[in-house]
Amino acid sequence: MSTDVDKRIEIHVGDITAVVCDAIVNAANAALRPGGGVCGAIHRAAGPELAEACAEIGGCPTGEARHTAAFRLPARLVIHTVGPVWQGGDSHEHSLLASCYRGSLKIAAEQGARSIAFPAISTGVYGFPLVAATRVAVDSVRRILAEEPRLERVIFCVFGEEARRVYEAELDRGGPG
Ligand code: AR6
Repeated sequence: MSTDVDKRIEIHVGDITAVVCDAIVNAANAALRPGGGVCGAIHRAAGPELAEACAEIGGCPTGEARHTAAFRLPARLVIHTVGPVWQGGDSHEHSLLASCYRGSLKIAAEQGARSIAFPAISTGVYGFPLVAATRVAVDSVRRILAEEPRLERVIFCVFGEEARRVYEAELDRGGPG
């Protein structure tokens, strides 16, 4: 499964706000307010209309996703998903993180997005260990791509060379079959 699917997966190092694709994913907070990290960067680049659109939605539970327009970003859509805060690993963090990836990809497919860029959700302020989070990200994306032909390109947009190496190692490891 993973060989064909992996042809649709890319790693990009840099700022997600500059990635040209149909949808970019925001590692949001449950209030959908502009925060720091990648969320702050996305809100700054999109302009104040993004915070207004998020305020209209009103919030999003952990593990779920919502979407808005992308305003001044090159993307067409922003998909806001709320990753889990790391609490040691026994508080459903892995399944909640997998649910973020699944929910975001479901919205992308429903909205006709053929390409989507993800940051490393939960691995900054929320403290999810990068290697474990990368395994969840790659596994979840591979599973969905195998059953969702409308999604042509998934970009893992990471910050820095260390994260790139972690993603490359996980993709090299191969999938569940
Ligand atoms: N482009 C791509 N990746 C980035 C960028 C960027 N411009 N900036 C940071 N990263 P974080 P979280 C990476 O903290 O852990 C916010 O305040 C960063 O290196 O942005 O899900 C929200 O409002 C890290 O690997 O998200 C929430 O309150 C990854 O993005 C909270 O933080 C995620 O780091 C969410 O925390």
